[in-house]
Amino acid sequence: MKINIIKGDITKIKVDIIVNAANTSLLGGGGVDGAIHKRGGKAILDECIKIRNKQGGCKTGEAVITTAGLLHAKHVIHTVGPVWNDGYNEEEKYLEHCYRNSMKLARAQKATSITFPNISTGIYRFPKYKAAKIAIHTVKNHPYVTEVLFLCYDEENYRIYKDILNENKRT
Ligand code: AR6
Repeated sequence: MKINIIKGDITKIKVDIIVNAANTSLLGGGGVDGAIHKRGGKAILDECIKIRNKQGGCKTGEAVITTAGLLHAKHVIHTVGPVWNDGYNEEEKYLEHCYRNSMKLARAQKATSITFPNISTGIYRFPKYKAAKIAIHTVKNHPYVTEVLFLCYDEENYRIYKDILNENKRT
């Protein structure tokens, strides 16, 4: 598997699957969620509303899939990261589920490339180093999806991912 890191804006990437850090309502919000809905257009929200009407939103750690609308991708996978409280509310387990369930959905689509934002590390305040460790560990060696791109928006996350991947290369 190829794991790459880029610093930039996830809405500008050309890839099979773009993952969104959504909330349980699936109705959009700020951060990367806001950017994806804004650039992807109304088709994404329309499908989110349909899913919401059918199953009542999306639980923390779970993931759903929609069209990518106007984005340069085949689909958007919306996953809901945990809000970080004190670390004693199974936040790490839920974050791992986000990455695992997104990879599962991507595999079901026979997608070969997927790009993740740094789920939960913005508005939801998950510690960045811990989150990056979980992200890399969970996606590694997943069958079928051969290319994973971690899209870091801020410099701190970018450096953390670079350090962890370099560390992994050495060991
Ligand atoms: N491209 C890539 N990454 C981005 C972009 C972008 N355009 N914009 C922000 N990020 P956040 P969360 C990074 O807050 O913590 C929303 O309101 C950002 O720097 O978007 O999971 C949802 O509706 C950070 O590293 O998501 C939820 O209510 C990462 O994306 C809530 O925020 C995640 O930050 C979810 O919070």
